[in-house]
Amino acid sequence: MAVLDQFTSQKAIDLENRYGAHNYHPLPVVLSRGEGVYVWDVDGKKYYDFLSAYSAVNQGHCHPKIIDAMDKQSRTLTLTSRAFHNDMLGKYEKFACEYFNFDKLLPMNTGAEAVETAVKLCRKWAYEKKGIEENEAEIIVCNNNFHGRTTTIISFSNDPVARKNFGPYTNGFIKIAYDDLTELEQVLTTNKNVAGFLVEPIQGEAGVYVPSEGYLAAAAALCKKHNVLFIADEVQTGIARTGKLLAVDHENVRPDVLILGKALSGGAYPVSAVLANDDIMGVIKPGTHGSTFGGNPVAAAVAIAALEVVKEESLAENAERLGKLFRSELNAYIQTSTIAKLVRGKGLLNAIVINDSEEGDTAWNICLRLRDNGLLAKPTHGNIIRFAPPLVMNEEQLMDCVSIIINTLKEFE
Ligand code: IF1
Repeated sequence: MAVLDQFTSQKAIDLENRYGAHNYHPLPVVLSRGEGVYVWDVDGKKYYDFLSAYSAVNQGHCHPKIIDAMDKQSRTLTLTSRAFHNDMLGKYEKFACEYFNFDKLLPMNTGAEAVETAVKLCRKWAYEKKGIEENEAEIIVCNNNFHGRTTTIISFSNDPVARKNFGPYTNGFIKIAYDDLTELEQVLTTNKNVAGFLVEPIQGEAGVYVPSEGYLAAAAALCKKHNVLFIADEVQTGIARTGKLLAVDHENVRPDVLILGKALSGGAYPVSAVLANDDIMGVIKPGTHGSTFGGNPVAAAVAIAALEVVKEESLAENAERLGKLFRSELNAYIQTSTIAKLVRGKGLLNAIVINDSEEGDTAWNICLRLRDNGLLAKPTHGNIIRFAPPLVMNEEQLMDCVSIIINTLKEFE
């Protein structure tokens, strides 16, 4: 390639700064290629990806099977809208319903859209099936939740940065503490208008906060007792990330409404979905909800391939095994560390807490040094670093990453 054609990192960053809205503060690295667990920057430097696009790339970058499916379908038929049928949607819906064991699937594109869909579905069910008086339905959510960026979703966030000056907010949500069954039971017992409980099985954005063992099963049982829908947002935790196909599988919980996104496409294309059984999904009638792109043939082909890869390559089992190894290796180091306080997580969704305040910049500086040492991760909440590599990683690669992480931490002791 001629020198003039080379696109330097600084030039790429300058262009984004000049022409892009400043809604992110990315780590300064400019990526131009990905394969499996690796990404490369514009200068050809190779990195382990320890974010996986926030768990969208569980199947690894540019998985050949997923890319082939996308390529083939994109040369055949890309979009019909739902005004007409296409020959892929039904196949995908059958495949995914059998895969996750639900009666019906409603296809959308982004995670936030799927969460919005679940909220609408829950409210409609409340009025038409449960018998709550119109406009009175309440949905219970948890403090420090992250479910996306729409106006309704930020209405029930308690992150000041995500909310400020975006009001007025949508009503109809009750916030309770996460991992607190007493408060959940109290609201369920005292409020007759509760329609649903929307929860992340592990709180990702909050800092990979894993609830107490038994919490999800007990919460689901309480919801059942009070005829309230248990709605699991598995956009981040689903599709093998935590060592099971779904994070609720660790407690053998079957949500009434399941929300999926991100790795449902292996990161190749925006694909999200809401799954539920007929008694719930039946309230959705023509005209009540939809999307131009939701359920398009490319999305359908990509999602089938992405889900097949998860089973063919035993990604859940791999995440479970490597996750245990990762935590035990880091725990052993942390015993003697002054810079890292603890490691927590499930499967390959993990985080370490850095010995610094939330306002401190140590975690950011560690991530910059990790980058220099060939591994990409990003801080969350100032002093927490999330570690979520693609699930196609092998043990040798993981041990290589463990030593990069430990050697980098040592530079900060
Ligand atoms: C960003 C976090 C991850 C999600 C859950 C719905 C959505 C998300 C549980 C919405 C999205 C993202 C989006 C991303 C950062 C990110 C994130 F740090 F905020 F928490 F993954 F860890 N439910 N999560 O985690 O999905 O509409 O984005 O497709 O940059 O905002 P989306």
